[in-house]
Amino acid sequence: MKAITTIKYLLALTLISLVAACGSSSTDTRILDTTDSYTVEYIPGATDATQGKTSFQFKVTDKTTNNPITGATASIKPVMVMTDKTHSTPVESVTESSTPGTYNATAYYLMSSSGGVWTLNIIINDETASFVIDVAMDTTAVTTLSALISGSDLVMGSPRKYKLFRESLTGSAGTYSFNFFVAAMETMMSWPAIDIGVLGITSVDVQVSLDASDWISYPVTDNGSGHFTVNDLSLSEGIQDEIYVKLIVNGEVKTTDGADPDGNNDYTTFSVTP
Ligand SMILES: [Cu+2]
Repeated sequence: MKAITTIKYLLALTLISLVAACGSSSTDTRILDTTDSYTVEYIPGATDATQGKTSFQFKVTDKTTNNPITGATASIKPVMVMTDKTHSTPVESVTESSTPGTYNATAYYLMSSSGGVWTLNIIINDETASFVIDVAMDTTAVTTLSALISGSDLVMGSPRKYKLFRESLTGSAGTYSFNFFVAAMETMMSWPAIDIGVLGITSVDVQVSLDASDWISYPVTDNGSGHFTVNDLSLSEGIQDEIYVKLIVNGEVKTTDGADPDGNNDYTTFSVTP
């Protein structure tokens, strides 16, 4: 028995060092909050919470027994309080991971914490745990977030905002794939992914170009729920380049300034370095 215990102990140590070795480079720390029934732990992802797409996990355990809570109905609602307004941000539906009680979540942060305070609400079976999250500014040359607006489609008197988020750029020379996510403002507190049937949307046409002139050579795949992919981009490894994205919703070209499209304002730009 003693030998087995020792082996288990050594195994545990090995696992811990393995996790430490290939674990995240994030400097964000795990934090805890409790609800009436649960203890909820925020587990940072591989990168710190940053303006743009931020994936992380959270762990839910029974407050009394410490048993993991599986099969929960879970969602997230980040809220930013600023001096002049309070708003939320686009999110993905929460999914359960293969680790009991641990759930996967993604927020697409519209802003860093420089202009206010972000509180991440995690709702589990109608109980809410809250975490103050420090969302870092994006200081890289890589565009994580860009925007287009609609001059004719107004929300509370202002042009509806469409936010485009970089998800990933993968592949190798000549055949890079760019993945991005598009959400739109419904209200300050609701930012659904653009999709047919959402916000009165009946058609979505997303186009990509590498020269802001040829919009047909790189067809875009609509993966649903606001996710888009464009393949076989002829980019060069280590060389900064621009991917231009045009967004046409219900037949209307969205523009950078809300004015009618004039050939310069009718697309947004993602700077990338493969
Ligand atoms: Cu804000």
